[in-house]
Amino acid sequence: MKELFIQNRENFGDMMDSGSVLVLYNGKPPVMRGNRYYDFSTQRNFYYMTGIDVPNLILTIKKDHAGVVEQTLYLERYDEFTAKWDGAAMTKEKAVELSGITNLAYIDELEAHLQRAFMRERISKMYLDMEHKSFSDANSPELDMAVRMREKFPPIALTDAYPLFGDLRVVKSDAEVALIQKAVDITGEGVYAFFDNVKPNMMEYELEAHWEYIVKKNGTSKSFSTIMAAGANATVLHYHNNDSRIKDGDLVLVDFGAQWSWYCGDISRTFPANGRFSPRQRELYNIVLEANKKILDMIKPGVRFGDLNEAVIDHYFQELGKIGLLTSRDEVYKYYYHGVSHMLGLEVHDINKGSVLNRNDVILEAGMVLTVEPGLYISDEAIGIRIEDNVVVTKDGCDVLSKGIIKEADDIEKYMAGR
Ligand SMILES: [Mn+2]
Repeated sequence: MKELFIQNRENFGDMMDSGSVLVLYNGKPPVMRGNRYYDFSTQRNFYYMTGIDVPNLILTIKKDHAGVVEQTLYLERYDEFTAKWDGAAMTKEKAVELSGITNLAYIDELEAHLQRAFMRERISKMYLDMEHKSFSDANSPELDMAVRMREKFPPIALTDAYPLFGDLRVVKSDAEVALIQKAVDITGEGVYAFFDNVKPNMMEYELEAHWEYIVKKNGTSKSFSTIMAAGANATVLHYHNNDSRIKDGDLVLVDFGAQWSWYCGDISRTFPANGRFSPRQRELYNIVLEANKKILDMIKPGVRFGDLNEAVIDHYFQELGKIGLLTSRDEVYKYYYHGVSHMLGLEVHDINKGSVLNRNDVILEAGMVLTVEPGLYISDEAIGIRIEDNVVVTKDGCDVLSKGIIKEADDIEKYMAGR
């Protein structure tokens, strides 16, 4: 798998200016309180470049004025006390095996190395990943480095690496698509577990528990908090209390995903708690399903991202008009109030192209992985429906990574009848 990360570093090096250096941190978990920390969530750009997800490492990529690129991975030194309490620091052998980086150093050597690069090699620009920084954010190693640079080396230009990572990460390699496929496949196991186990009068969290088991059994973790929403709860987009009773006659909306090597799946399905859609539920369900299929048919290179959602709104204007729910296109927003798609990858709402300011203007390219998730939310009727697939754009269309997860109303009823 390290070939993926070797390639990613090479691609990033190609984008760098001559006479520059990237300093990329993996960060540390935030303190919860006392001597307890939150679980560490790897900095995704660091993982993308190294394949390593343990905290407190640093990667530098230096491109000299002759265009020669040098990569260095900085590790923590072995410390007996830490080893006894928390496990040993990453060894050099393990770091080489995971990342393919052969030039290793210790973190306390970084400043001397940078200083030499500025003075002897006339390195004049530093890339720092300033993802999501704001005036009110807590300090980060990137910000600390930026402040030190301003103080000690003011002539060195500082620039944000984040948009470059966007341009790189938005198009996935085959190896990345395979990892997302694995995440989607595990998520699919969850969908069938819900079909198998749902029954009226159980609690939402009881049904959700089947998914927790599957996640653990696969030795992985969730890509986000599961939305398990019955009846009217399904009209609240990010409902995740999951503590209501599932009633006979409810539709159950589940939106959830596994991750695999940090690559995310993100699937939604909606199904009847008692195994049978009511005629009204089926009518609305099929309107959403048609939207889902229309967008899948539309996706191919050259299509503007924002046009996907416009097509969903057109579809709803037409179909919801036919059943008397609305009379103008503006009213669609009463029943559908999110976008139909987002990028999917190392983050569940993955980084988008950095060189395009408005994501609606992004033009689809082969290798992009995105969600297709039209929804319909009618709170008066306690009905919320979302049908979400994950796709990779191919050279003339798209591959549906979640095609193994049934979504036709008839198929769902048949499956549930056969439990
Ligand atoms: Mn999604």
